[in-house]
Amino acid sequence: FRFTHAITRAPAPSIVDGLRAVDTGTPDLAVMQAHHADYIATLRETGATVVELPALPAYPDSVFVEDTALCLPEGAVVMRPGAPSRLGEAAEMAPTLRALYGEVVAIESGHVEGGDILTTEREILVGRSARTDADGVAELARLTARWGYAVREVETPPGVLHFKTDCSLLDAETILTTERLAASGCFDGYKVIHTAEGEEACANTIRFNDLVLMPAGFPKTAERLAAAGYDIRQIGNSECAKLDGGMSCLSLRF
Ligand code: CIR
Repeated sequence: FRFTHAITRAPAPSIVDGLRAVDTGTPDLAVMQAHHADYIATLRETGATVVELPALPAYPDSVFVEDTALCLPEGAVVMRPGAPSRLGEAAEMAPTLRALYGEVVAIESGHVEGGDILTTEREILVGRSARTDADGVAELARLTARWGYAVREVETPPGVLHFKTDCSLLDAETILTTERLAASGCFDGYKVIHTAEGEEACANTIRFNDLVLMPAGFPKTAERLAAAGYDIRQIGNSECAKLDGGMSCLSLRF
């Protein structure tokens, strides 16, 4: 599958107030902007069109656009984030989706954040988490059934923000995952590559066309991916990491 588009949003100065599970320091806006520019340039290098939306200072976490929607080839689903401070971000994304897609539907009951959804060629996996509940998953299943998708509910490990914090799709059959997530058996039937011990924080990686974008600073996992034949780009992620964000969170891709 080749992506033709990505949507991103510039980080706002309010990023210093972004949500985080553990406070490991205040993110530096200028450094985050430099990393974000590198991320966008790398997506563009693959030939895709990248839509860059302006910063939304009212929403400190709005740089993490992935949580606002699910973009499928057939249409888009606007999410309903479970974090109260992020709920309004979904409505901010809807007009951009309507301009790019023929069909846009929305979750209207329960909660789902895009970070909990992993779409493979055969199914949509959704992790229940502190942000994604049973009602939201049921609504997502109902909304995507019209396009022929099967939704499978799985569990995000306790203490992990999103399902995709711990995994990413590398190609049609291959998933990069932490051992703690794979241990649940949710990827049985797929080919699995584990993150190296102590490098769990790089599981949130993305395959975008011919490239794999991974956060910088995880040499053992980078070596595993290179050995498996992937063309890796390491992108600085120190500032987003302070807010539990990684490579997938920063874009919607379709
Ligand atoms: C949050 O807690 O919502 C943000 N600080 C991080 C969101 C990361 N998004 C993602 O993994 N898809």
